[in-house]
Amino acid sequence: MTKTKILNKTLFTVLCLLFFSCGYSQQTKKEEIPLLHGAHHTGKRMDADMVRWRGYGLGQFIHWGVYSILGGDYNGKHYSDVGGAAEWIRSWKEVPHHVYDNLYKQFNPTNFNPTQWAAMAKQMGVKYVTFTTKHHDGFCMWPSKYTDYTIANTPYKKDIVGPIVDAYTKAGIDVYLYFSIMDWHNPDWRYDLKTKGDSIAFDRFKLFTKNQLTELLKNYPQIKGFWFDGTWDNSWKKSGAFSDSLDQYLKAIHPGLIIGSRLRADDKGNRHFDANGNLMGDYEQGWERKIPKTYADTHGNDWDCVMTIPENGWGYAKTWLGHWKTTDELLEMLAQCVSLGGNFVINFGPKGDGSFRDKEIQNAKEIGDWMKVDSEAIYNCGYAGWEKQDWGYYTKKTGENKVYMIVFNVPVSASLKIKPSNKVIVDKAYFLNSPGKELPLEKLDYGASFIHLPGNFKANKPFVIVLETSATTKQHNGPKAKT
Ligand code: 1KN
Repeated sequence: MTKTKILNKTLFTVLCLLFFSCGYSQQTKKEEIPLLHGAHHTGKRMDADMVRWRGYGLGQFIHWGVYSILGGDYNGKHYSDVGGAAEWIRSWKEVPHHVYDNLYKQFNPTNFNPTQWAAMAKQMGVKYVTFTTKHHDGFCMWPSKYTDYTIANTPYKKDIVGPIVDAYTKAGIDVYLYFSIMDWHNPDWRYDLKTKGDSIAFDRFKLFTKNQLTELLKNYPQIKGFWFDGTWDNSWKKSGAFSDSLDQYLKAIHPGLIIGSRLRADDKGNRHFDANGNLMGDYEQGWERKIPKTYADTHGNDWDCVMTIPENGWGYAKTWLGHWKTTDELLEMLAQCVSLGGNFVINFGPKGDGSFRDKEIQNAKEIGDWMKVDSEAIYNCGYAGWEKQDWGYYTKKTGENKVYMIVFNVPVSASLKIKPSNKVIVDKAYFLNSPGKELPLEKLDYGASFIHLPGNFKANKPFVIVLETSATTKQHNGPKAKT
């Protein structure tokens, strides 16, 4: 072949490759829908604040407000009997609005002790707390200057949010503020924008919202983020440009601020994920009282799961007749969330007087007792990428060659099967609480192994086995079965 011929041939090959790869990518790549107010970045936030958030593992949610006075009961009837959540009691037909809207005149939580609250949370092992500054009823737990419906006008008079922010921050627990956009008290709130009048009122409402949030950031500069709620109505879904600008404004005046995917809507009214499927927020905020089944369900995003201890209801319910989650159930949910790369947040509903119900105190104590021994498998841990086994959940320490097995179900054989992901080998296994004593590993096919528990082994609590790992270039392909 001559030089030109070779050149021509090369040119032809290059052109063919270009042609086919373009055609291919056109076929497989979806058209991007142009959006002014969609996600402004994809992938995880990797700054120090978000890395810290990712490592929390366990959090506390607190729902406390004037609804806590009624505790889910009115006139001897239980709202929970008709499936109602105690913090929503104002919307129950049994409760006249004028009664609810005057409850604040009785709000006087003489047993409120923020230092004690923070100490309980600290003992429990939580790394962050989310506190209700304003729920849907519109009552403000801080002395907002933009409404009279606040703690300042109760017999208690004093700010609640500030002392909570201070006490928890002092205890080393990061504080996030729950804030409901939907506000049943503000006459400018609208569910939809149908008339010119609606839009005018809602414009006032947007300014009110921005003012209140600015006020919270100014009053409590230690906070790390907001947890928004009540953003599902058409009025808000049609205000995507506003929620986008609000998000950017809050982050500009408070660098590092963390806001989940429940604040914004895109140009077309999509929430959480924009029309192109990209997350609008620093983490996915849709896992409320439910946990993803698989890692694929999390879309590889950051996320947290918020959970009630009773079946439903976030505010204090005097009479709870349904199931109350046991500490072991909550620990299993915690392990499951961390194993899938999320944080787990357990809700508490203090009583109207500021004290916690005994059952919650007990759950908190027992979780803390477990965390004292086993939290190494929770903090700064995430998805390990190993095939799940029936005994429980793997978590992996970020940046280290350590995988934890959080074991909930010991098989009758007392042998726990593990199957590391490809190119990972297990060097040794031991109980978290006795690092010196190695557990025997028996190699099986396909890179799997058995960990044999000691003969007399008995567990009445979930426990943790540490696996020290190293990288290998070998694939774990065992003998291929003939099929
Ligand atoms: C099913 O509809 C709702 C609406 C609001 C379910 C829950 C909620 C609120 N979000 C939780 C975090 C609580 O504040 C609850 O009142």
